[in-house]
Amino acid sequence: MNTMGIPPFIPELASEHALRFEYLFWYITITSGVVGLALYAALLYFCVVYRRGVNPGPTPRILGSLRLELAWTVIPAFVFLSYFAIGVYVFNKAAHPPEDSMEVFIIGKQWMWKAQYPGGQRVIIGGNPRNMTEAERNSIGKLVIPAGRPVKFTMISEDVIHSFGIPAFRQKMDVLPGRYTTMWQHPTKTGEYHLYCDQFCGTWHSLMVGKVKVVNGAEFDSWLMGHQPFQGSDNAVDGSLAHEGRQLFLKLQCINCHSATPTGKAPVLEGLWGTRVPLKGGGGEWADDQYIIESIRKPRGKVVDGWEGVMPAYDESQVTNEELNALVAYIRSLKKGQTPDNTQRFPAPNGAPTDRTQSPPPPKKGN
Ligand code: HEC
Ligand SMILES: [Cu+2]
Repeated sequence: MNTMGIPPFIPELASEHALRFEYLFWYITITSGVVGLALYAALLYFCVVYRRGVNPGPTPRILGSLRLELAWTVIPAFVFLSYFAIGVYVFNKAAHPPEDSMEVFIIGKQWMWKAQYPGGQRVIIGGNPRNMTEAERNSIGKLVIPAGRPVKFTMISEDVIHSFGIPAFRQKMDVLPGRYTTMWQHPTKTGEYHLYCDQFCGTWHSLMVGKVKVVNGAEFDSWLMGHQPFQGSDNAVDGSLAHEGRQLFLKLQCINCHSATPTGKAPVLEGLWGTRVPLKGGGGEWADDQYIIESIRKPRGKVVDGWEGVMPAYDESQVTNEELNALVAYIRSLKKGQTPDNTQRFPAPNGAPTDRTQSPPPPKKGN
């Protein structure tokens, strides 16, 4: 038994979801275990007691009992339906991150995990250092997250399907190429926990393992400070993901079409995030992360009403998934009057939008 009184073969319970999950798991295991065992016990008992020879002669005619039949139908039905009800509750909690969650981008790549924090900090988890770039090697570490605060992981893969799994949080989620998946956590206990790739993803799948380190809030803040991408700069704006996206927006010449002028070659992207975009051919689409990705990777798929589909498609050789995350972060943070001017390409001015906590709430789905 460890400190929490749980047997050693059960992983630690380190988040709110883990507790909810654990209760549901044991509730289902114990109730179905009891019912299953009771059935086999009754079977054995009847086999012995009513075996041939003990009770010869014709079987009496039994017409049944309505009460008994109702009882053994209705009561188990409610017990088993409660699996569904509690399951929906736990799933719903797990599927909806609170709005104040800190967001960490996770990229799966054969065979490592890359984490990007909103402040631009990066960590590489797992992988073979010999196959990494210098910058990647320098940021090998643990996935540090704070206890007592909700953290949302927004995940995408650069190649094949991976799966991001943390047993102590009782959660895992597939990480897919070309599509974001999310998962959120409210860690409750500081400590270090295993992190695995739960999907066999190729020869060195076994390298995609590492540690999640849950620290208290103050320790987390100082960790963030210590891992600022631009050491020595007192401008916290530098190096944030959104800032990086802004640089890319200029470097990739998106700005040539997406300028601040509504009459330009392409729609102004200010305040786009979270709004509903009318599409050519009818209908509309909420501008969320997925929409922005599709707009960049497959612009022909959904063309904005009133515009021509002239935007070039950017594949992974032009914009990597990491860069895509930065562009999404930038477009998400872009407010009215903040589109840079084409002449600002170098050097980057201060005061670029970075504060993603000010972004509008996630768009409401539906209608
Ligand atoms: C040749 C001009 C051109 C370039 C370069 C260009 N775009 Fe576009 N973009 C467009 C046009 C035109 C549309 C509207 C039609 C459509 O949806 O395809 C658009 C649409 C979009 C949308 C959806 C806008 C909305 O209002 O829903 C996003 C997001 C976007 N572009 C991002 C980018 C990014 C990021 C880059 C640089 C990597 C880029 N674009 C480069 C012309 C361009
Ligand atoms: Cu993997």
